[in-house]
Amino acid sequence: MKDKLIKRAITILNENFQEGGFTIPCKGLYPFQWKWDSGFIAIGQAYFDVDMAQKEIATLLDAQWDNGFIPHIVFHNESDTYFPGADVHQSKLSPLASKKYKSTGMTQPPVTGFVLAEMYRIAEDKNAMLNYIQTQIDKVFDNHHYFYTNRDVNDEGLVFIYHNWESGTDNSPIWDDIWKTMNPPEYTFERRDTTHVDASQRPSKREYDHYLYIIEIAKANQYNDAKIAELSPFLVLDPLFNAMLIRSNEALINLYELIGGNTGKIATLKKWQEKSIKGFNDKLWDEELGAYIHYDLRSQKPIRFVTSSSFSPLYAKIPSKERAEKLVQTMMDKFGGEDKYLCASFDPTSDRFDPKKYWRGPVWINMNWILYHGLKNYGYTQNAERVKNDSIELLEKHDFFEYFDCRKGTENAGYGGGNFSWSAALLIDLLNN
Ligand code: 2M8
Repeated sequence: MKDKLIKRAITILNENFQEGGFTIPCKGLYPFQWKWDSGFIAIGQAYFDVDMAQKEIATLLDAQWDNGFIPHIVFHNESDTYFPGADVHQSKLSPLASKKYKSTGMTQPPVTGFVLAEMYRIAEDKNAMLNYIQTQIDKVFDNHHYFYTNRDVNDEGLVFIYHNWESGTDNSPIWDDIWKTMNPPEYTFERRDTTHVDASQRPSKREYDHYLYIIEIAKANQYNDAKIAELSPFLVLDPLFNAMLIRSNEALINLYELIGGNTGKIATLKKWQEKSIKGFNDKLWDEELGAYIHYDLRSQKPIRFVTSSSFSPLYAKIPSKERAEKLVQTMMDKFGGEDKYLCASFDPTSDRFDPKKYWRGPVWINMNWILYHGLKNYGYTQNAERVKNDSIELLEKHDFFEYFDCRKGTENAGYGGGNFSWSAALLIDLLNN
């Protein structure tokens, strides 16, 4: 079984790899290079084609802007199967944008630091991998520097996102109350996602109006972060995004130590790390819910819902042992019923939960990978095994889909795009761990 699944995963990754040296998340639905997808994909590629994994990350980092920013989509090629494309985002409006590549002017969770560490862990030839890492690591450091200098508006070690697409958890019910504060125009455009995927599994047209409106504000201000912080109706501290940054800080510290001779950067990373972990625990923990939550910087209010992002701090070793215990309890109480696969992306006990729609309930393999390693960090081996086995069962039963129904016994429980790259890549890692 294991060999067959791995073989199939490798075929998917080979087929989704493009001539330009990057992998598309999924044919048709997502025809470009996405930032956090690329990171997860490179982890899987590192097992069977080191060169491919190294290209994946090098290509992404080649699209870095002058200020260290790394965009969420790099438009390497023309394609009319995706909306909104390069002509909508217009990265050239920013004087700092890459001159070589068209991209979006928003980013995604900063996974690249810990991805380099994973590639090092997986590599058989450690010296060769460390040599490669040496050619890339400063770009990732510069990216973290960008976040801490441009996106930590309260100087508390926590960086903001200004768009739901930056979170990666695109139409999570977390954002619903923010949409209520906005009244965007009814734009005219042609959606492409719903030509590939059943509309009941995707965001609504009205939700897309909100997504586009925030982009228009950012464009009108040349993607300037200070202006965005002042004007964007969406300004959020996201626990997943910040946990990924913190986990990547730690990875960069370890890698710089292995490389040697970068005491200045290591000291800076340690300073960021200490401040971020403290800020995270002070601001994003909700004692009553027993979970980490999002914080709306615009309304200055916590957003009090439990999502799979709430548990991601385990992966970055952010909670104390006591908090970790509470967090795992919350996960098992709300998400862990025997009738369910772990881990739904949104609280299944909430009336906002939707088992079929995109980030409003389904299980995602990349989140499960983060939770698997997070649970292991704190010694919750049984729970970790459950997350891993549930992921493998879903992929085996329903194939390599983008997301899955968490209700056991549901037929055709694979939703969104098929032959999905990060589902394939992370399965390879889960089966080897
Ligand atoms: C989804 O997001 C894109 C926009 O970035 C979309 O819906 O058009 C999300 O699941 C995101 O996390 C992911 O990186 C992207 C590509 O897989 O698809």
